[in-house]
Amino acid sequence: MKYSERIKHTTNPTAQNLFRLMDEKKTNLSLAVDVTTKSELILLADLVGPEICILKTHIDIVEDYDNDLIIKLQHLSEKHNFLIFEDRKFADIGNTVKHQYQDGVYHIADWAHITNAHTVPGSGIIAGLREVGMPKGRGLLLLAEMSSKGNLATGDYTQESLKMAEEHKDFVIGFITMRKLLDDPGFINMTPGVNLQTGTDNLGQQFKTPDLVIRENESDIIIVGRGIYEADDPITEAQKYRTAGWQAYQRRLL
Ligand code: S5P
Repeated sequence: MKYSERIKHTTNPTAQNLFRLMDEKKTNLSLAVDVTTKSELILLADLVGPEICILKTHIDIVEDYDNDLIIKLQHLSEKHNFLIFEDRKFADIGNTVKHQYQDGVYHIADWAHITNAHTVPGSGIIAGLREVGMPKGRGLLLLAEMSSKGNLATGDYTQESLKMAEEHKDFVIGFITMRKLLDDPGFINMTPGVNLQTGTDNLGQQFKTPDLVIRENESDIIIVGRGIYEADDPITEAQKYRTAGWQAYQRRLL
């Protein structure tokens, strides 16, 4: 099913926007912009912005974070038409994550269209985040699987995470996963640990190719970090990933 045909299978406005923009812009690439200064983050978002559907941030690794960074990111999100996904990986009880999402230094709910959560605390984590995120039209991803060697998000843990998503379909828009896990076309599957070369890093990350992730494993979005931002020419490299991801999607549709 084409991304745009899946709009009607979700009621969440962020999921609908994402499906629409992927088809319009013809990209299923997300950049994981894991850099530690504001200037690098803004430069990369501006350079690579035309190639991506989502900019994925780890806002708490930016050493000179300030409100101006958020204003600039919002401006770039509009200029290049991408969504912002703060990869916060919430993991506490509902009442605590509510504050972590809404308050503190980062006020994540005010600017991140998408964020994500581990399911280890049980469904109260979703209920807590939902209280803050739903009125703002935000979307949540659950970490149903992970890319790193030896991770515990497998088997029953994964299955229980899927059930939690189905019970909160208005707010949970999909999964961080290595493959499509549910037949419901309203859920969006995003896969990290993607590189044009398969292999591992020295800290447990395991890389798969865009074609394997999108065509064989039927995921929807490739999340690429070091493969792009560590390249000598991040724009050219992002274009390679964009083409590889989109061609794999086109082949899957055949
Ligand atoms: O299981 C996971 C989940 C996530 S969100 N494995 C991951 O690697 N990630 C994130 O994807 C990770 O935090 C990082 O931001 C990105 C992968 O970056 P790369 O440099 O390894 O491509």
